[in-house]
Amino acid sequence: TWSNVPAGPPDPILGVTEAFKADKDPRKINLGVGAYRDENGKPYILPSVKKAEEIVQSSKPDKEYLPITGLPEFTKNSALLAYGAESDVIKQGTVAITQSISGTGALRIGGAFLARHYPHSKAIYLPAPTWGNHIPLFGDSGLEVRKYRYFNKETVGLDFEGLKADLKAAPEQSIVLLHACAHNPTGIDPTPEQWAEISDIVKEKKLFPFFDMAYQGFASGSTAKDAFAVRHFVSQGHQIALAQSFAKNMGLYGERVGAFSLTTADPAEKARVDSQLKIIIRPMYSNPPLHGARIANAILNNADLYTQWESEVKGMADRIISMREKLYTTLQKDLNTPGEWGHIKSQIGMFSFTGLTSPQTKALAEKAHVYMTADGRISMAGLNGNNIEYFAQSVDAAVRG
Ligand code: PLP
Ligand code: TYF
Repeated sequence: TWSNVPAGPPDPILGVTEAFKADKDPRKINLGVGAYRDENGKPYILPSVKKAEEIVQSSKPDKEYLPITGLPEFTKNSALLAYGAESDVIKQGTVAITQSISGTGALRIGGAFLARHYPHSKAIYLPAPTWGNHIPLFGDSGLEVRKYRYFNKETVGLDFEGLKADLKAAPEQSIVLLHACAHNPTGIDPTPEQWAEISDIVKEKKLFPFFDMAYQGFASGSTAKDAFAVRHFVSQGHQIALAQSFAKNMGLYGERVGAFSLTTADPAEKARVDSQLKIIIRPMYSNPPLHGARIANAILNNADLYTQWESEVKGMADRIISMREKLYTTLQKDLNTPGEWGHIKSQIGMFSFTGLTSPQTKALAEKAHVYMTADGRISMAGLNGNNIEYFAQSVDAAVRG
């Protein structure tokens, strides 16, 4: 029956983990997948999450199905976290929102909703480069994937002129995907002034902005600061789509906690949109899982735990920043590694786009047991005081060839 099914390639990101697991060398380092690790290289369960879990368990919750759009308290608090309590869309109750299977599921519901109901275009513009999964995800949702320039290889920075030119050249009312903060894979975000300019172009061209916010809190250490772009667009009168993930900022990766929302014109429109979100979700997976949403809600709903959580997010962000400093200093100053490494310090969020070439990443895996994606992206959280020297020396050797 399946003799015509061809073998597919491994996932470019998750395939790295498989190669890492198969390597038996004790010095091996996995900088592939973007998952936070503590200073001992171990997965990190946030203390606030542990407390939240105790609160959930002590209430002896049942295992009934959630509504199609998830735990209502959780989605309400998730919207507050993203849009802010001061936002008009929150005050006026015009945010249509559903719980989702983490950020990926939120993007997929959004893709399906736009493919079915956005009347103006099927084209979605993604930054080049972008998170690899965006491309098949939106294609499989029934949208037509296109690109806008984002990364400038020469400056190892934002190609702001290219970005503006490409958005201006896009057909009116196209959909544009924007990484809300901590762009994956480049670690390069627009400045607030640049965001304001992007917002103006989006308005002028009547583009539809779809924000992917997978790292709220991870870029700056502050969830409010990291929501700047989303809140600015909303304050400028844009209607937006938003995918939220709690995988990284609460460390709830495998619990699959997220939300998808659309801002709407008025409460009646919101109610119609809500009804269509349910119609999309019901035949996909019926209703979302319980446990993670309860944990996230227990944090978002409790002032003390919320404060504790924010400081733990900042702790993760700060540890990554200290690894950036250390890696930069070791490569640039101590080892004098050929090239300019300042971008490692200036990039933000989970990743650094090192500029290492595909052959260099291959050599690093084969000779040094150091694993990263072929585009030279490293997950900064995989570095720690025990392995960073070895990593820097391995990079130095790979660059010198
Ligand atoms: N969007 C971006 C840009 C990401 O980097 C990720 C995860 O790495 C996601 C979305 C979704 O992740 P998850 O489905 O685990 O929330
Ligand atoms: O490292 C990255 O960019 C992501 C991480 O279900 C990831 O691809 C891994 C598994 C998953 C979603 C995201």
